Amino acid sequence: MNNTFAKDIIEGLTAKNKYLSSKYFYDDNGSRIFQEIMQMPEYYLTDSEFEILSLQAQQIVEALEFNQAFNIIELGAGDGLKTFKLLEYLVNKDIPFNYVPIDISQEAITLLSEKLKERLPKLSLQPKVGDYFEILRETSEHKIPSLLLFLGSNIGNYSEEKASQLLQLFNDNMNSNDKLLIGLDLKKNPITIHNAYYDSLGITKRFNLNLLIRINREFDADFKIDDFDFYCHYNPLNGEVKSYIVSLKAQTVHINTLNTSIHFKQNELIWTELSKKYALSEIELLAHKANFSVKHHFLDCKHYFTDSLWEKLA
Ligand code: AVJ
Repeated sequence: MNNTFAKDIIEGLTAKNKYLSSKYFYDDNGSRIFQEIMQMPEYYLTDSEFEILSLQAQQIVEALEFNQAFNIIELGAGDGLKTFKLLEYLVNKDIPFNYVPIDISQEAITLLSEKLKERLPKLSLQPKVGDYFEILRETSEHKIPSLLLFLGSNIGNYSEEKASQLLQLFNDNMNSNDKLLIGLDLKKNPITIHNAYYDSLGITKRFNLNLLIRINREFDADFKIDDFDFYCHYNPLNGEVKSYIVSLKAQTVHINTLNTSIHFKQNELIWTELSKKYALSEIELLAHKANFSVKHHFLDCKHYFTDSLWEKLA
C-alpha cells in the first residue's frame, strides 16, 4: 500500500470540490486502458506525434547540432514505442547514441526493452526504472550531450504553475548544450478536441472509473461503479479539457483501510484530470518562464500537435 496515494485520496475526497489526481490512473489496468485510448481514431494525439517523428526525424536530429555521440533520455517512456521512428532513423544512419528510457513502471520498461531488442538489435539501450530527477542528476554528470524527451502531451496534465516548476527542474538538471524535445497538444477546432476525450465507445469513461476500482481494491472501499458516470468539458478560451467522475445519486462510500466515509450528493463531481491545449505563442511563454528558448516547433501536417525543441537560455 502506498502512503502518498492514501493521503491524496483523503485530501481530495474531503475537499469542498472533490478531486483525485490523474497520475493515479496508471495502475496495470489503467495503463492497458490507456493503450486502448491511443488506438482510438478520435484520439488524434498519438497519430499526430507518430507522424512528426516518422516524417521529420532527420530535421529533428539536424537541429540538435550535436557533433559527437549523445544520450537520448526519455522521461516517462512507457511501453508505447512512441519514440521508435526516431530511434530507427538514428540506428539506420549509424549515428552513435545511447537510448535511456525512464519510467516508474518496471513492467512498462521490461516490455519496451524486449520490443526494442527485437526490432532494433543494434540499439545501445540503458533502461532505468525510477524517479526522473535522480536519474537526470546522474546523467548530467556525463560528458556527452543529452536530448531529453518529454513526449505525448504529458505536460498537459500539469497546472500552469506545476508545469513551470517541472520544466525549471528539467532545466536545472541539464548541461548548457543539452536539448529538450517536448510534445504539446495544440488548440484546434473544439469539436475535434471534445471527441478525443468524450469518445463514443466510453473507453475514456472506463479509464476514469478504473480509478474507483483501484481504490476499492487497494483500500478496501465500496464504490459502486454503476452509480458513477463520466463527464468532460473542453473550454476553447483557456485550452483546458477537464475530466470528472459524476455521482449519479446521493450515496456514502466507505474506504475501510483509511477509516473514512465519503458522502456524495447527487451529481456531485470528482475532478480527475486536466489536459491542457496550447497556442504556439503560449508555448514560447512557457519555455521562457523555465529558462528555455524554442529552437523549432515540429508540427504534423494537420497542425494538431507539436514536438518542440527547446534549448537552455545562456
Ligand atoms: C497521457 C496525459 C497525454 O491528457 O491526453 C487520454 C491522458 N486522458 N484520455 C491526455 C488521457 C484521457 C493523456 N496524457
